Amino acid sequence: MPPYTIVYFPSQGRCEAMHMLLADQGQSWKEEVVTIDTWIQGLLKPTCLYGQLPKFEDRDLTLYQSNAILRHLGCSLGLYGKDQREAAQVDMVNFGVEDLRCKYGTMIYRNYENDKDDYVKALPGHLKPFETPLPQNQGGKAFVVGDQISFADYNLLDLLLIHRVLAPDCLDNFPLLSAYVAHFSARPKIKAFLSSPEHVNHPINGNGKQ
Ligand code: GTB
Repeated sequence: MPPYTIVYFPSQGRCEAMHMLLADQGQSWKEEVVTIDTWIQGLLKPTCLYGQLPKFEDRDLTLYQSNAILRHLGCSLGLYGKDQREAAQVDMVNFGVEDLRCKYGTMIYRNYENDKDDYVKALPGHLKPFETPLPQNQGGKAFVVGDQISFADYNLLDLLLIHRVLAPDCLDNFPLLSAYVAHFSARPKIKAFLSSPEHVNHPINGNGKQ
């Protein structure tokens, strides 16, 4: 039995970064898919700490909140910087990813048709902070903090990949971020995951918008 169980809707959403992390780290996990029909029956929601998914189990530890799950995996699998200073920087990047993910989610789920164009216009300003640290880290050939991979890298990679689906040329003026995505996506286990049916056939968002 794999030690990890992920309970979530049939979309990539808030779980794709953890899927990439686990796949890249050679971990296995069990997936429990909750359909929208099951969710709206209402029995599961009150059992979830914040009334939402994902739910994550690591043996007898149950967690909610996707970023707590990523951080837990970061701590347990050695993906949280080499020291406390780097851990703080990993957190900083991860919170930055969360801020943009929330803006993206609002646009996708609230008013995609009206808001998409303005969102894409404002995107360069939101992507710039992720490019800024890369020159210190081998110009996109390494990781977002220091010289070792962290949970924030997987979250950032997922964020950049979903934005490239939304706006295919959004990274064109960010050479370091483009190199980062290319280099990261070429890691053998990430490459295999990104071309797997589990990823390819899984809609990015629950409402079909992307
Ligand atoms: N801060 C939390 C985290 O990071 O884990 C946010 C979790 C969250 O927003 N969960 C959403 C949820 O449980 C799913 S992600 N929504 C149900 C509810 O609140 O009752 C977004 C999402 C929405 C809808 C679908 N869908 O219809 O398939 C999939 C994903």
